[in-house]
Amino acid sequence: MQRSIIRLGVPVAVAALALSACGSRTDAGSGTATGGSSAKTVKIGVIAPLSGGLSALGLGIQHSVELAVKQANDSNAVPGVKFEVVALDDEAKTDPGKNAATKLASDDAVLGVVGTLNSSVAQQTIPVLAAANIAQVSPANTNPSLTQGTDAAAKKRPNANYFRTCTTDAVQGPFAAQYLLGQGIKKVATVHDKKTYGQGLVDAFTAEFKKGGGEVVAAETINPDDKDFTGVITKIKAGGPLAVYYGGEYPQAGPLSQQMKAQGLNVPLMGGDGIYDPKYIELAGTTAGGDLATSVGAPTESTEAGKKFLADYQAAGYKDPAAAYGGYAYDAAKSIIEAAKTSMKDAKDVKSARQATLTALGKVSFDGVTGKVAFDEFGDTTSKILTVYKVDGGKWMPSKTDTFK
Ligand code: ABU
Repeated sequence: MQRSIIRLGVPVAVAALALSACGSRTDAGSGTATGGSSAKTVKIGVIAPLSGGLSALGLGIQHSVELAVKQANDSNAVPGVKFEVVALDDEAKTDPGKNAATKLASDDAVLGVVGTLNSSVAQQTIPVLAAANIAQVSPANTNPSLTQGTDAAAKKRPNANYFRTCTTDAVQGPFAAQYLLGQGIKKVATVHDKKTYGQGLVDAFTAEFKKGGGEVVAAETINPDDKDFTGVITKIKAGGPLAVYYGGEYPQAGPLSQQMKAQGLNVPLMGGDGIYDPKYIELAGTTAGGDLATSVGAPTESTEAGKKFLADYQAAGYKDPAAAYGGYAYDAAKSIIEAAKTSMKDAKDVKSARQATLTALGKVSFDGVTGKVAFDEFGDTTSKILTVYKVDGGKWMPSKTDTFK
């Protein structure tokens, strides 16, 4: 049994719920239904890494969903409905993710799920939730195959229950390639972690980089648990790259950058949204200056809606920052709440409203924290805005925000 105190910006709520058999954590109390007995309880699941190396991102996702749910309940956004968050830990791993999806799918009160962070975990959760007709809206999965299938030339949506508020690596990889080429960097080495996200990102980057006249002098891989990158660095250094493009997340990217510089490979490491977190800079150390990351959307603090979200988040008192995907998770939760306005209107219960929720999700269109929230025929966001960030003075600083064309 785990007891946790969750601060809501209102008197502290004690949330005590069981650890599941898969080691996942359920945090009710956050946005929990408090209305009269006649209100229907609608649960919104969260599947994200709430422990382990990527928990800085996962906890930001969880709390941002809690904030959206709390605000929906406070404003009675869907009359007769009180929303409740059920957050489960996938540890950024496929099996715990699948177990979390199975647990949520067995609960008749679950209408939709926000998550996952990792594209590889989503490959496991989507079919489980699809079998129960439950919507999954990811704030962070960027691998294109989840919405467009594995044949990029013949795009075909594999999962009608899956949507995402972030853009994809089919956009993010080329955006990075164009940025480097525009900086006169025409010779790079690539490294990825062999996982769905990392490999897909490097593939998309490489195609655009070569198309633009760039040369990839080395294409290396690492294993998901590697910590010593001496061998890989020796190989890529021999090719004389002017930058290293990395596909994967910050727990390995940070040490790779640190070891590159220590071995005399003094060129920027560039990665995607998976490295865009202060933890990257912590791990990469004092030589991280000049390293680069792309991330989805405009910087949250650069828009009025983003500023309000961050102020509300801070006022709610969550101890973990909203992090890279907070705004996207908030908008993902709001998209499910928006859909529920239609699907729960005359529904006799939550389970029977699931199909109508999927239909309504496909039609949502509202101004969110991250811009216009709407989905195309594949379930992808209609927004293609990205930002390049550079490490400067020990912080990620925005360098360029643009819409990918
Ligand atoms: N998009 C970055 C990390 C999550 C993923 O695997 O897609």
